[in-house]
Amino acid sequence: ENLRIAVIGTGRMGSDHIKRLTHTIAGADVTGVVDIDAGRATAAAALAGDHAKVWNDPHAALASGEYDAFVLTTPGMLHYDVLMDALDKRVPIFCEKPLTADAATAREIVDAEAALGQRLIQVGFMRRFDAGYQRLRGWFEDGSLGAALMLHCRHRNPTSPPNFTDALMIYDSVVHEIDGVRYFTGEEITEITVRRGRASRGAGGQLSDPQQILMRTESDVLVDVEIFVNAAFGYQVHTEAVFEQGVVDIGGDEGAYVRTAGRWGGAVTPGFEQRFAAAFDTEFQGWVNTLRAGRAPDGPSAWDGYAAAACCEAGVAAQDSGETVAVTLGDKPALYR
Ligand code: ISE
Repeated sequence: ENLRIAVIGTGRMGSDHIKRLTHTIAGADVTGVVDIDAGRATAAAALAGDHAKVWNDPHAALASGEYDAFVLTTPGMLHYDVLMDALDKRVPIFCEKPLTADAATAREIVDAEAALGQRLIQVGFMRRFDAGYQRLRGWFEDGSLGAALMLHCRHRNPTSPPNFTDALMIYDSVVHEIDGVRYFTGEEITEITVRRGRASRGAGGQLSDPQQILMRTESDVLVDVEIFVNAAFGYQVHTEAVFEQGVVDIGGDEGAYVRTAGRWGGAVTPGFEQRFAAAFDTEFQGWVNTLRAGRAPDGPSAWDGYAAAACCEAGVAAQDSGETVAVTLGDKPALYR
């Protein structure tokens, strides 16, 4: 039996995931779509081959009993109520990042799920499913290059969405490096500092872009992130890890190296959908397989979503104050250990 999935929120990510679940992922059907915008919902249902029932209220879809699992791709500030309802109904839900809008509500989600004693939420940190990310993690795990000392990360978007803010550069973009650091090192982040410098004129005057985000982990691994959301040339996520006995690099230029018309070069991915397409596919196929096998989701958890939210909050405080801000998480429930 294929998993019957309803996708809540049919914007950019929702539509991308509907297409993925419909055409690429085995064992799942999108049989429901939910959006407050009726036109968008109807268009999204067509992406699912018109097998999907259209809803405008996520809570009605959750209460219907017609779905085995949900995918939540509304803007982050709308996640909390839907997640709480899904926990209440004990249905598995894949939640695109961020888990919720802030650390306090994310902590409430963690505590509610922990109280059930059962994992139902998986958070969409897709980079953990990127082949390069997984390979780099291998060196952290096997210790063959000695201890990890530093991580240098670059995260470049061609342009930022309208109304993007300095805070969103952290909440929406650097959140991936925050999760990446936690994934690679298996440690929590303990402090964050933010440096602003000369702003690119391409950032339209409202953003201090690029910025440097400096972090430290529990074992004192130092991390620096260049976040540059109006880098113009294309999309790039590059990570270099420095170990005692070597340096490992992922996310460099990939694909065909072409010589033509007296020049050499290759193509840069235009956006994260292309750069992480394979990661998204792996992430969703794994999630579907796990649920179909009757197991609890084992990808990034509500705790990972909460820890990232706490780091983002510290990051924005660091941005505002210019000071180094400590991250405090509190107790980690046994469910996530
Ligand atoms: C976006 O929301 C993402 O999640 C992308 O992975 C990231 O590169 C981008 O900066 C964000 O705006």
